[in-house]
Amino acid sequence: MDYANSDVLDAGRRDTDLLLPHGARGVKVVVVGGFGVGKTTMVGAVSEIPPLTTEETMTQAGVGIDDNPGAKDKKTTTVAMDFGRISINEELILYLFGTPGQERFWFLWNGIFEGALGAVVLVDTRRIEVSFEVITRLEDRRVPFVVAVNTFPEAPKYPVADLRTALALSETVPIVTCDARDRASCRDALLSLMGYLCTLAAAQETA
Ligand SMILES: Nc1nc2c(ncn2[C@@H]2O[C@H](COP(=O)(O)OP(=O)(O)OP(=O)(O)O)[C@@H](O)[C@H]2O)c(=O)[nH]1
Ligand SMILES: [Mg+2]
Repeated sequence: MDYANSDVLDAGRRDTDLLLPHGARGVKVVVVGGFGVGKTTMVGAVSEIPPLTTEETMTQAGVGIDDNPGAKDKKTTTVAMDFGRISINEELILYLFGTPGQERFWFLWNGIFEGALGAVVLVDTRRIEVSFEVITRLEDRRVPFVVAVNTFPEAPKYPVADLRTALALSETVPIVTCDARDRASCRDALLSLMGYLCTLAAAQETA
């Protein structure tokens, strides 16, 4: 990694970006997934503030370790987390935390998941296997999640039922498709998570 190119704090982000408008509720949501599935892209696409990123350049030292068959042109990787914000309406603001995808940084997940209401698991259908461990960790921590299939152009398309079986997901976990580069598409994925969280809360109330 080339620390000289560190981009830890983007210029243009203001401290007031973190403040909640009067009467609004802030909710922490995590965007998680394997290496290079598009987590940083999603947080950046959907955030209404300049996102905080912790990207570092991948160097020759990572060849054979950091190879990402999903995106050949990928030059950087997240070494700590991404942060962004999106207002769903005047009362609900989501604080988005993107996790690092490389396994050697997964120890940071404990802190990132602290206090999270839910998660979006990004999946690349060319590398479904990298999602297993991610989903297991969310289940262990009892963090509710939706699965969002990031539709890379060359990625195979599977019926939702097949994906559900492949990922060993219960019938209730929503599976949506998205384009991590597209704001509206990412917003829809987040809205499906919000809808799912409401359903879970309602089911708990009647139980
Ligand atoms: N075609 C296409 N490319 C995408 C899409 N989402 C992300 N990319 C590209 O895929 C690469 C990986 O994106 P990142 O957002 O860095 O992935 P990440 O999951 O944050 O990666 P790590 O933090 O290293 O785990 C980048 O080069 C993006 O431009 C997508 O929906 N379609
Ligand atoms: Mg990233």
